[in-house]
Amino acid sequence: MATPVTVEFLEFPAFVTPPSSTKPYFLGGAGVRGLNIEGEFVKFTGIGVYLEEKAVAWLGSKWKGKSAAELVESLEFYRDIIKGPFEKFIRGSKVRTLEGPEYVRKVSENCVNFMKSDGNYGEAEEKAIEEFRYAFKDQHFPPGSTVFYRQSPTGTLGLSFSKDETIPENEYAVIENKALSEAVLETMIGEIPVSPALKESLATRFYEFLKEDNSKTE
Ligand code: HCC
Repeated sequence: MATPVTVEFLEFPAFVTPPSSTKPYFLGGAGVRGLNIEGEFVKFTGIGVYLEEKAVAWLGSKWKGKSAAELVESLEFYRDIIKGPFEKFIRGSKVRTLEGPEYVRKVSENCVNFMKSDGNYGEAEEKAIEEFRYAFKDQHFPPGSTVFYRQSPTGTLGLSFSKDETIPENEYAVIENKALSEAVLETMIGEIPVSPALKESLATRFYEFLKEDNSKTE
């Protein structure tokens, strides 16, 4: 059973129901995203990844029985979370004040670098990145405010903004681009992760979820 996680002053509940769904999604894991500035680790955001319930059985068929240490070492485990056929709902809440353009510059740089390295950056992706950047241009993020990313398995990236942790009823923007929708989560928990703490949280929690899950017998 999923439990809540606290990152600094941010509370990530065990379950949330995004407007795209009638059923609650569970908290896969949550962790801080910081940057080393002049030798000091400065915490900027807290990121939580919520998943559709069916992710547990799907991931279990491959990863059940692996230790948390094995999971944390397996890029393939994280790639299965990123690319698996279930919806992910990602909450990125600010610990410190950030302006929209500053925040999106960092996120989009990472996404572009990843898509290029993956051989997946063409005209469609360039256009999707433009739409992505545009959505943030007038945003201001005080502490506690949030960006929600909805990543659907069909390749839709839904964006919404909130002054706190409440999920808006309607999305602010919807971008149809599979490579970008996956790059957002990839840059958080993939090969070059902005939040190793989130990867660790996902591994330790999924170890427990898969151990408890009896929907697939081996
Ligand atoms: C990602 C997803 C999220 C972040 C990222 C890359 C993020 C950004 C924080 O960087 C941040 C910190 C300091 C800044 C600007 C942004 O949470 O100056 O793929």
